[in-house]
Amino acid sequence: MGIPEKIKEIEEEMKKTQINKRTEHHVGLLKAKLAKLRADLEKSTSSKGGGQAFEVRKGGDATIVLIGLPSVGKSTILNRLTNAKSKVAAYAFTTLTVVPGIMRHNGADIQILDLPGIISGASSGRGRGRRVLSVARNADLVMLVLDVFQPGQLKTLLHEIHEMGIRVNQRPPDVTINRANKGGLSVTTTCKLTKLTPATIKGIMEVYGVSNGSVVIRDDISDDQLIDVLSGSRRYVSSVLVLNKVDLVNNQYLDAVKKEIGEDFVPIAAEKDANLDQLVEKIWDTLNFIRIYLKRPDGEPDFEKPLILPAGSTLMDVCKRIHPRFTEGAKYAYVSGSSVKFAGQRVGLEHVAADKDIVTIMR
Ligand SMILES: Nc1nc2c(ncn2[C@@H]2O[C@H](COP(=O)(O)OP(=O)(O)OP(=O)(O)O)[C@@H](O)[C@H]2O)c(=O)[nH]1
Ligand SMILES: [Mg+2]
Repeated sequence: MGIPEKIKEIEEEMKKTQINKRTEHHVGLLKAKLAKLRADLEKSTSSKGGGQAFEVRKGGDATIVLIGLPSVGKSTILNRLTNAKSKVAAYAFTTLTVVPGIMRHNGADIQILDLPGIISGASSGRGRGRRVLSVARNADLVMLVLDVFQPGQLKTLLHEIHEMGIRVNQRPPDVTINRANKGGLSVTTTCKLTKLTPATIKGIMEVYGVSNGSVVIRDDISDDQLIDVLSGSRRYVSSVLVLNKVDLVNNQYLDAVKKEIGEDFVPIAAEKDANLDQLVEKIWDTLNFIRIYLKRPDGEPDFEKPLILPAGSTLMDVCKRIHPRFTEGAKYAYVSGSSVKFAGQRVGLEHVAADKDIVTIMR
């Protein structure tokens, strides 16, 4: 039996199986087998078809991709937020390739990539969908764009990006796996697991060829999350949901859409420039950056060009960003801002910086 037939067989069996406490173990193993077979199939076919990957050079402090069905207004959004001029038209598949633009905000250069629209089945190759979605795999943030008249498209978008191995707004599960050649598999957990039993963990790991070694689990993970870890190819990115063309509806309609979507979104009318400030703020909050103003010992802080770093960065990270070699002579720092008790406080390089700190590195 070939891989596609095996996949079909397991899919059939999953359809027939009711999911409950009694079948959990069985279903977990089926899911693992299916995920493994799909990955194997992809490996054997990825050389064929699908066409060449889009050429994208990442640039700036972060990369955002616009994902949505055709004609929802992705290119209009790009043109409004950046200096780019992507073609806008009332017919589907206006955009045929990647169009980059740069948005300057709070001293950061944020790259935004406009992409062709995707359709249902994109992750299995429809409409060159895999090429589009593989760009999203390398993004820091995915902007999911919906048309105000088609909020139900959210399900399609989430399904397609999930199928491409992209996990939105999730942390990578805290699981460490060490493989060995003999001695069986030891399972250690540092918290109570409510969704997995040791037997299911072992079974799923065996599907991925891990029968010996150890696994340490520090999160209350599900079977899907364990499979994600074992597959080793998942991408964890944040996302922002946008509802475009709200100029075409009234408040009553919008309230109904809110109920239908059931999660947080930013309502905009890109073409009318409506509510784009709120969208930019949402993007900024989601990227979770801090700005560091550098100050030389004898100079003024540089408020024009802050260093942009992920929240939680230390002063050592600041040094590395200035220059990889800069860490060598760096000894301590003076900091003013919300991460310290008083202005000009002397701290070690392990100090965690905060947004808008003014930092002087001493060597
Ligand atoms: N009323 C209204 N129309 C909009 C808005 N934004 C975009 N449009 C219109 O929607 C149509 C599609 O816009 P595009 O920006 O080309 O959409 P797209 O998502 O890039 O489409 P593809 O490249 O084909 O995937 C155009 O006719 C736009 O003028 C909006 O906020 N309000
Ligand atoms: Mg377009």
